[in-house]
Amino acid sequence: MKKSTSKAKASVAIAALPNTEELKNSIIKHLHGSLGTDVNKASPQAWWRATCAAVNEYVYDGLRNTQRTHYQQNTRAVHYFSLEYLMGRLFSNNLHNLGVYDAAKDALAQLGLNIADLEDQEEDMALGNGGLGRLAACFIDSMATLNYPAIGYGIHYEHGLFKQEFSDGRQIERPDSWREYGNPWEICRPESIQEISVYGYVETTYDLQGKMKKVWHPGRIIKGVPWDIPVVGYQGSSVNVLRLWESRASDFFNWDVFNSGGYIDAARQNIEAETISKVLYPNDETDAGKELRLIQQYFFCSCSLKDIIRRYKRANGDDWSKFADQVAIQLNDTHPAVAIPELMRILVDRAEMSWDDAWNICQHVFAYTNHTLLPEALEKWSVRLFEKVLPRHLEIIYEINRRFLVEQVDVLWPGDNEKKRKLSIIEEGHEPMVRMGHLSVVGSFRVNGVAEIHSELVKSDLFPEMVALWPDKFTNVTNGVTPRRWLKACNPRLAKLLDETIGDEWPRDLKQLSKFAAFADDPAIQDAFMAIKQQNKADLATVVKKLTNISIDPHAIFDIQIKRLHEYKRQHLNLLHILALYRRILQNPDYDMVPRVFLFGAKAAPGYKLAKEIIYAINKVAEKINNDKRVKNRLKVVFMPNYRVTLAEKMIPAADVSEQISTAGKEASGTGNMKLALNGAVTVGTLDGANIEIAEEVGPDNISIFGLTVDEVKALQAKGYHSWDYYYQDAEIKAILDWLETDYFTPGKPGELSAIKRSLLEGGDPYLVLADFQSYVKAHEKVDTWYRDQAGWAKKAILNTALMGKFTSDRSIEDYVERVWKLDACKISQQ
Ligand code: H2P
Repeated sequence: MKKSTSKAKASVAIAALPNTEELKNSIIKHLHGSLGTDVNKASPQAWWRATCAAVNEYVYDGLRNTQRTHYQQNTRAVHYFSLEYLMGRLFSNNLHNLGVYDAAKDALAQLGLNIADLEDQEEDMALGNGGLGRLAACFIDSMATLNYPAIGYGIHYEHGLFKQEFSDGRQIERPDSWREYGNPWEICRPESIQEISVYGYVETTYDLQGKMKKVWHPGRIIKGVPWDIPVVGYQGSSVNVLRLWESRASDFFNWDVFNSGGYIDAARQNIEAETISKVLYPNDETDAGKELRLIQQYFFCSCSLKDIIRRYKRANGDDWSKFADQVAIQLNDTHPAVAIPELMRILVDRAEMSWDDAWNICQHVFAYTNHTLLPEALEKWSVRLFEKVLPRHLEIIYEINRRFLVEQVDVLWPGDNEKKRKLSIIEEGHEPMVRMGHLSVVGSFRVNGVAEIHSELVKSDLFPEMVALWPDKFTNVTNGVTPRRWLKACNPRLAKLLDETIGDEWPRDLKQLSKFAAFADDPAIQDAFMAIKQQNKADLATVVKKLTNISIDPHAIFDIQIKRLHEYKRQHLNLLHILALYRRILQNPDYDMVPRVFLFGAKAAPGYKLAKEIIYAINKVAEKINNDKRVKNRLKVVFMPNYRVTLAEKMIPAADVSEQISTAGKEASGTGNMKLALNGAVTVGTLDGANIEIAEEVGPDNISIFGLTVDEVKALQAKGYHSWDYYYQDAEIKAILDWLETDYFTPGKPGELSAIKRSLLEGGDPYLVLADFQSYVKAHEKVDTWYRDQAGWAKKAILNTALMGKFTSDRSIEDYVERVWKLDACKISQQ
């Protein structure tokens, strides 16, 4: 378990990369040989697939070299357990990371094809909800780039996050079938199938020596089929794997039923088994399919642990003593926490290890990342459900808890039952619950939050007693984003300008961007930077027109809020500000403001009513404003349908203003805030999550901060917050909220938009929208003033890009390596 002190050096896993001619030949070869079609009749889909196949020749070469090197060197590896991976498209990402994007572009051009048209053939791989899943995708990119032996584990959902459409402004969910006709980037590995068990009962038996043994007789066996997606590091450094499990009925089980004449039963069980990997659960769908969700979690954790153990045993035989030296497992939120009792079960019941030895291994293997303080997101499963689905695991959790309470809690706080109640992994009450957050902390050797302030709040507000028990367990790793996808690939114009001014090492060493700061006052660079922004905005305007039929002026300020729809993220605060501007314009036809286009992108969890009402309200207000001649184009509002990674890649390079307006203390970190600033947007933000660190990096002149701080929020809530006061005392707030209740935006249907007002007044405004409103309006007035000075704005935008070096996910991964995983980078050798 050594830790390398030097930065991971670039190495190239792939022996030889193709030139244009070779790629062209390979594409044609695959068009004929893999797709069975011909140049004269091939569809764009076939061309895309043939190009993927050509690229895969090199990807697979890197994959073989990486896996062989890791095996030969018997490296310690990290295993990232995540229920979500929001990968987006892989085509241009893989081409860029291999360093053959231009060659492919030229090869395709010679074949009469436009690379952008081919890129559009790919469905997004949307196996995630938002930031948490996208973070996992950035992390596996960085781990491969930095040559860390790493495997991502997750679920091969048949349907990713739903596709969003609008019908009369309301969100409609449609199924996402991202791999209906297969996906060229994944490889099925039937040779590594795992079988897992659920349901059934536990029998207590005794051997001849009278030693007790627990035997779990499962009620159902399910097969996990692994699909591997190669993860290409930048410049082909390492090619790691993302291994996603698909559930199927176990052959053994089905044949049994089938042979006894139960064809229908067999078919039904097939369907039930396959349901496990059918759909990704949208966030906040808390009541939907609890049992299925727990089974999903267990299914992928158990398959992955068995896979890790198989690999470990191949190298080390039955000697478990090096397991914790070789294996680190990062739990991405509490979703995979059931891996802790599962590893205990394998070690104690199957490997017949003593409890203490087994627990010692567990406590050196698992680390847990907390991504939110919101109570509804801290998972709890009813004891009843656990007992039904995983009876043996429940017993193990009870024993973990018993020892924890006796050996830790009672030692520090003797006889303090209140402490025990608070810290117990089992929450008492009418319906006893298993607290997965507690289990994660108790079972892990490290716990981290995802931004400085969030990690502090994890310690002070969420787990203060756990900190008293284990002060060294808690740490911070501020999130980051991969600059390969989020600048180089999505903003090629800016990437080129950077290459020309500061050299081309920044995608691998983002701190290099700080050299760009020296050009912030240079008129030529300012012009070039602003011209690029203008072109990106014109491109986005074309996309907007195509998707929504709304025309927007690329000379207006593009003000963008893109993220999951949630009350704490406060898209409705943005809406209230838009309404305030609209009202000011109507009251004063000469109201002087720089024209602004407000763009939104967000999906609402299907069961989250208010979130859906907010979408509806934004769409209705947009309709009115966009068609009101009196506005004279000073305002436009666009809600982009079906927000996803691919759309983010088009919106982010075109943003002038980045909306990061969560209630202080609620947004753990944010990563969209990093992507937007990296692409030269000025943030309007609260002192929340990583906004605080962004403000530290870019300085107060280059960010517009507003609103209550975390401490002020706490103080206000302690004193008693009364949103009605703001309503009665602020004429503008009152007018806007009342306006929403009329039929002004929904002719003939008054009250259709009143849900927002209700939640802000009768509902008590839990996220302090009204308290922050005026301060938010002022933050925007500042932006308006700043933008009028174009050179001044260019300077701010340039400095935002230049000073974002800290927020590369490469830095996050180096922090994990140093503070948590203690891994060595491994240079890949070619055969
Ligand atoms: C969450 C947090 C974000 C954080 C992200 C990654 C759960 O993402 O809320 O603040 O940046 O994890 O750590 P999101 O809300 O985007 O789904």
